[in-house]
This record gives sequence, structure tokens and C-alpha cells, in this order.
Amino acid sequence: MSQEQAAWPIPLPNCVQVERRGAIAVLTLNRPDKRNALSDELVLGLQAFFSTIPSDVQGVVMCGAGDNFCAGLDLNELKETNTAESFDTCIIGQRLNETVQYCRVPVIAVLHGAVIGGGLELAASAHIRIAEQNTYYALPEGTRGIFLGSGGSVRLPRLIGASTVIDMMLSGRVYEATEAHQLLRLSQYLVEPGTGLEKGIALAEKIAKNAPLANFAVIQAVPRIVEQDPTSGLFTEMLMVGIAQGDDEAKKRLRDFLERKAGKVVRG
Ligand code: 1HE
Repeated sequence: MSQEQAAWPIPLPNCVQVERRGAIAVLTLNRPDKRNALSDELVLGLQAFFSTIPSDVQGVVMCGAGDNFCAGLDLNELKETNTAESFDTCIIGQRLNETVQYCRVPVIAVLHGAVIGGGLELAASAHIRIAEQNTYYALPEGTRGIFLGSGGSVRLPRLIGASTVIDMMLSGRVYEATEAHQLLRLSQYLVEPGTGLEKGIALAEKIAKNAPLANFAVIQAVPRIVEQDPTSGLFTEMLMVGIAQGDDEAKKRLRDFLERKAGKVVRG
């Protein structure tokens, strides 16, 4: 690993930058000269970050340095790989995105510029995506003669539909931010260029004020329930209700509302 940072519980490579904003950790993919392409060092650095989140961190905002979120896997490292080595690349990428999806705390991806291939796979693993208006998405795997390799063929069809994924991979179609937001629901928020990070931090701070067990239940249970048969899903739902509602924090929050000490639902 190259130059190390001191702030995180374990040393991280320079291509993974972390900044603490109170309870929120802002994570930056930091290889702007290579459009934040996912080298092994970057993937393993991100894995190290997500595996060592301190207990006082209540949310992660993930973004890219420079003009892009991420241009996908580092094609330089892929170009000479044999079959066995390609499995290794796949394993570390799949493991990273699994760790992101089942992170203890919510992960918000702030997207801008290129969100391509492995970059889209990473973004798809986050719990919420904020896209700046200049974001664009592509899966040029077909053109490059490769295949999604970091869990994208599992996650992306569930997010935007198999037909869209197949079209993007075969035709190299590029989706711009607005159509991806409106047609594909790929992002949950669409914001002006340069404002994504601020929005991401504000959202993460708001979410961090929720009951921690409720946040945990949402991010751990919902993606699992959608994969279960309905009967098992209903049972899992019931267990999560018991866990969340049985917590003192939930009792206090419900009481506060009824005693007019907590805010109402506010529109807009
Ligand atoms: C890279 C990569 C990369 C840029 N791996 N080095 N991903 C792709 O097919 C996308 C490939 N990248 C691009 O199409 C363009 O770079 C961008 C549209 C993202 C940006 O264009 P631009 O004009 O801003 O930058 P650039 O001049 O193309 O690139 C700047 C440098 O970044 C250059 O290196 P330099 O040493 O010549 O300066 C590029 O080589 C480098 N660079 N992208 C390595 N991806 C098994 S699963 C795989 C799934 C995938 O991810 S497939 C999609 C791969």
C-alpha cells in the first residue's frame, strides 16, 4: 500500500480518503487521474474501510474525487489476466459490494460524471444514490469483451430490470442522469452539479437521528426480504417489527409523539 492515513482505525491507502463529519464518514475514491478506476489497491482499501467502521459512525457518504464517480474496474490490471486471476478479481469485487450492501450503517453514494461498469456495480450496492445532473451511466462490458464481475448481474437487474441491463451491456447505451432518474429510478435524488456531497451529508445526518435499530433493520432486512418467498418474507418482517418495536428507543419515540414532544411528518 502507498502512503497511509492516520485517522481511520486501520491504515488506508492514499486512493481511499476518509473525512469525519461528526457521526458521518465521508469516503472518497481518490484516483482522479485514472477516473477513480477500481484497481486492486482501491478495492481492497474500500474493503478495509467498510470492514473497520467505528461504532460512533452512523452513516457513510461515498463519492469520487475529480470529475467522475468511477470509470469501472481498472482495465490496466485486467488486460493480461487468465481465468484463475479473473476469479480472484471477481471475488474481491463481489466481497466488497456485499460488504457495502450489508454495512452496519446506511451508505449513500453521491454520483457525478462517469458511473461505468464496476463503478455502477459499486453504486448499486449503496442504500441510497444521489446523482448530480452531470452523471452518466454505462455498462460497456460487451464492447470490452468482459462481463459484470462485482455482483452487478445480481443487483442491477433487481434495480433497473434485466432488459435494461442486457441492452446497456450489449449496445453500450449510455443513460444520462435525468432519464436514469426518471425512467430507471436508478437514483433517489437528482441534484445540481456540485451539490451532491452537501445533500449526501445532510441526508446522512438526518438518517443518523433515526433510532439506530430501526436503521439497522431497514438496511439489513429489506434487501433480504425481497429475495424471500412471501411467506418467509412476512415472517422476517414480523421478527424485525419485534426487534425494532421492542427497543426502548422506539417506545420513547412513540410516547414523545403522542405527548406532542416530537415533530410531525412535514411535507416538501
Ligand atoms: C482508466 C479507466 C479504467 C480511465 N481502467 N484506466 N470501464 C470502461 O470501459 C471505461 C473506460 N474509461 C473511459 O471510457 C473514459 O476514461 C471516461 C469516459 C471514463 C473518461 O474519459 P476522459 O476523457 O475524462 O479520460 P481519459 O483520457 O479516457 O482517461 C484518463 C486516464 O484514466 C487515462 O490514463 P492515462 O495514463 O492515459 O492518463 C485512462 O487510461 C485512465 N482510465 N478509465 C484503467 N476503467 C470484470 S467486471 C468489469 C466491469 C467493468 O468495470 S467494465 C467497464 C470498464
